[in-house]
Amino acid sequence: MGRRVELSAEKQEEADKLFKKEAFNIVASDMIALNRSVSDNRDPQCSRVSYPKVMPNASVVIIFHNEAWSPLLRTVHSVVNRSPPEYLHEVILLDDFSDRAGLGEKLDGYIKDTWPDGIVKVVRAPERQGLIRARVLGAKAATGEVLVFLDSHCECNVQWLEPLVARIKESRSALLCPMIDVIDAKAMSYNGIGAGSVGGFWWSLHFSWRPLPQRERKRRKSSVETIRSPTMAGGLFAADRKYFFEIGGYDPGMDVWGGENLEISFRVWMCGGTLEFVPCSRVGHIFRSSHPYTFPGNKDTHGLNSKRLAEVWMDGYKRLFYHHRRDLLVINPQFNADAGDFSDRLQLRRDLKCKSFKWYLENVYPEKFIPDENVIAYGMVRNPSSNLCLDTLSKDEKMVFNLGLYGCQGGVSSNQLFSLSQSNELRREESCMDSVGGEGSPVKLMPCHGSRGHQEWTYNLETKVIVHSSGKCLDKVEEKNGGEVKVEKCNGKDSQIWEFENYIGP
Ligand code: UD2
Ligand code: MN
Repeated sequence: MGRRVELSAEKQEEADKLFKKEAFNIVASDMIALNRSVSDNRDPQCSRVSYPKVMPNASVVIIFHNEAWSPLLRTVHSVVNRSPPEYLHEVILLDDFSDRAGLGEKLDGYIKDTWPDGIVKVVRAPERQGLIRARVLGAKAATGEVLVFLDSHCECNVQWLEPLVARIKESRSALLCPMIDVIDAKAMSYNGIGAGSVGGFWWSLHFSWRPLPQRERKRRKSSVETIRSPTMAGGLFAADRKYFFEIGGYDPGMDVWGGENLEISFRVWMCGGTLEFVPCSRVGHIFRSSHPYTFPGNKDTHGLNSKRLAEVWMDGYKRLFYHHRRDLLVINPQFNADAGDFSDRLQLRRDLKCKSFKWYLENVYPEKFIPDENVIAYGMVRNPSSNLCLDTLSKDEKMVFNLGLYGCQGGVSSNQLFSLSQSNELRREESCMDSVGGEGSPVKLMPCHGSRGHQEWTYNLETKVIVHSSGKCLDKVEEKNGGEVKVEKCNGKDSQIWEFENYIGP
């Protein structure tokens, strides 16, 4: 039933050793039945939904490169066992040029013995494609009305397919994501997550999960209704097969891993479709902390793929990506920043008459903070007497930490990019400068709460002081790289003087 696996000390040792290679607990996975059941963790309303008799059928495309045996086969069993045969047209295993033992003849034999009706097919890429082109190859081989893509380490939950094909029947231009439950990489337990998140992104073009926005809570009439999401995580989604190709499939210039998820998300919204999460469709996925496969040529494929997407889809807003990736701005053979030719994708955008990225931000993702638009000031925040600037010191901004100081980098470090927002927050993309306000208390960066209080700061352009809601002034603690900042009684001294790189005004 998806419960955790307990290992003996001896097995645990073996598991730890293999964890480094596989990035998940293969020993535990090998001990679990390939067709294990998982607990039905859907909202109770879901089992009361009735679906139409006639619905489109689906080709489930599972791409893999050197996936371990047990998670791969468990994925296939869960698809076949928990999909009604009338809606499951075929399962396509797209082997992206694996060279791992067991994935050749052994796999073919297992499939022939287990599913003699031919419902499961293997298609082999003639050379390594990377996951993006691999998905396209799989999609081209498919003949069902709907495509469903899965990673090769998933487990589909009860009635996962019906709500996907039902919604595509209603709306052929919807890309649909199941809710992604978490299969713990260590214990292999299947853990349901809530239905309270949608997809977002960082300006560095990494994917993020975000709380369900208020407007979406209001729009939906019931908990089984689909949730509109600005972006998707990437691996697990369904689309009308013809529609998937009509809106341009994937960018074939993208290599190995990364970026294609935001690219297809921006594209579908900007070109007239929708992206929706389907609360009654749940699929578990093993989240691995590293990639158990090679990146040919050691390329930064996430960076280069993201550059393509920024250039094609983000209009002027690509500047915010390049704030994080100056190294990709100029084509410098030393840094391998050549993302190739993307004129075909620009042509696609024109052919489909897609809307602007500004339209996307305003209409699909209005919560997204734009660091240099509608703000009072932005850029470096500099203490002139020391030439130190506020700096995140590269700490993980999903965490709470004390804000630091570092020698001003003249705008080349995204760590020094701060904004003074219209609601008087001194902030980054998601986190705000926060102080409890006591004399000498440190200033932290923590998630913005949007209700002023400890996160309210006002800038006085004449005196150049930054005043906290407590009435105290932002002060630097120590004059050194890595030093901290605090709030102190305002005293007009040099340590309380700050200048913004760009001051626009309220
Ligand atoms: C997430 C997505 C993944 C993909 C990626 C961004 C989920 C749950 N997963 O990363 O699908 O969108 O973000 O690019 O949303 N693979 C190949 N050939 C390769 C490399 C990988 O076929 O050269 C396969 C791999 O075996 C797996 C799938 O592609 O089935 C995704 O790779 P991953 O599981 O390493 O990606 P993940 O989940 O970290
Ligand atoms: Mn994956």
